[in-house]
Amino acid sequence: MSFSVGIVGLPNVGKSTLFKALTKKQVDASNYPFCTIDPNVGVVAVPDQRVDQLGVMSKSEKNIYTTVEFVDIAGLVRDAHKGEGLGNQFLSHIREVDAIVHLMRNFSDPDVIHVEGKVNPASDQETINLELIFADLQTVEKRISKNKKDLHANLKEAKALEPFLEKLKNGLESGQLGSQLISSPEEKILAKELNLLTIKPMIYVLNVDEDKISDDFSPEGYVQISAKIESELAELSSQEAKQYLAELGLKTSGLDKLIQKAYATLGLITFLTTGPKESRAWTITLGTKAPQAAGVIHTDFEKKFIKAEVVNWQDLLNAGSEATAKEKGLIRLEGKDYIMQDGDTVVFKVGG
Ligand SMILES: Nc1nc2c(ncn2[C@@H]2O[C@H](COP(=O)(O)OP(=O)(O)OP(=O)(O)O)[C@@H](O)[C@H]2O)c(=O)[nH]1
Ligand SMILES: [Mg+2]
Repeated sequence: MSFSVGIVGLPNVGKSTLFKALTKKQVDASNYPFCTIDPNVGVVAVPDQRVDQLGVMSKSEKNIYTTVEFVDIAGLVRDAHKGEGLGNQFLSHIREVDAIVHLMRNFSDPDVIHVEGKVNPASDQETINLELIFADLQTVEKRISKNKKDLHANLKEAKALEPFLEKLKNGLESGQLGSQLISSPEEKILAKELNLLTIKPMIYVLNVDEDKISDDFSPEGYVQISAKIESELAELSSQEAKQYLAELGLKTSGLDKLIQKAYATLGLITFLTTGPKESRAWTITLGTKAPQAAGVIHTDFEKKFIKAEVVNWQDLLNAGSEATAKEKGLIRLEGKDYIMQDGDTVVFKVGG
């Protein structure tokens, strides 16, 4: 399971700079056929030192990471929904993404024009959110007129949908995000079917000056990155990148911070498999049970699931090998009701 993220923001806030930096070291195209379909879509391997370390322990032929797909679209300006700037048709490219990264400019460079005249992340945030709301309003209004026809045809579903569409329309018109208007799991499913943008988890990111960057979140709780530093990091080997980060007084790269935030926002965790052939990370949602996790590796495995041998990756690494971990009694046998934990290293036992 890979997840996808669309980057939105005003023009010139650094979206493409960040996108290019993040996707520079694109993962092997043979593993991920959707890798280079579109220059604005890039697949990025999720850095995971657990995979690296398990790979060394198991002398794996290769390490395979989970991936995130980033989609870069043109900047939105105030009144994009009325056709200002490049309009808002590019938003259709991110209708299917799992989360939205909302990039705001907080770097001062006077050589880079700010479309609204001055650096003001709070105002930019409002402008962009309004444009996303207007785009959703267009979607909802279209659906309402289609629904009117269905009502005439006496379709049962149309009747059920009507009050929800009206609620969405009114809420969006008053400036609320779709995510604020959903009050039941059923409504969530309906809203998802509409592919609304403002129901998606939104990750706010500040593009800050290189000399103001820090590992911490901003006072508002936003991720802070420097697109400029990310593009410099992209040119370096991983060893050099580590060194450069240390010189800047940083522990993590912007990519790492973004991915951590995205995992937390989307409720995702990672489990691992390791052996001489490969060490590999797999992404699942929080609360996934062992058979469904097995199904992520191979669809058949879910049905044929018998049990799982589970050990925390660090415990396995400390033991030095699967055999030693077994001797020490560190490997647990778990059944079909086991809820997977982040960092579990697993061997699934499946029937024929
Ligand atoms: N000083 C500085 N300049 C940056 C930074 N990020 C981007 N820029 C510059 O800002 C300009 C616009 O950057 P882009 O990445 O193209 O911006 P964008 O958000 O993709 O813009 P649109 O595609 O027009 O929406 C370029 O000249 C970049 O070099 C940064 O972190 N610091
Ligand atoms: Mg761009």
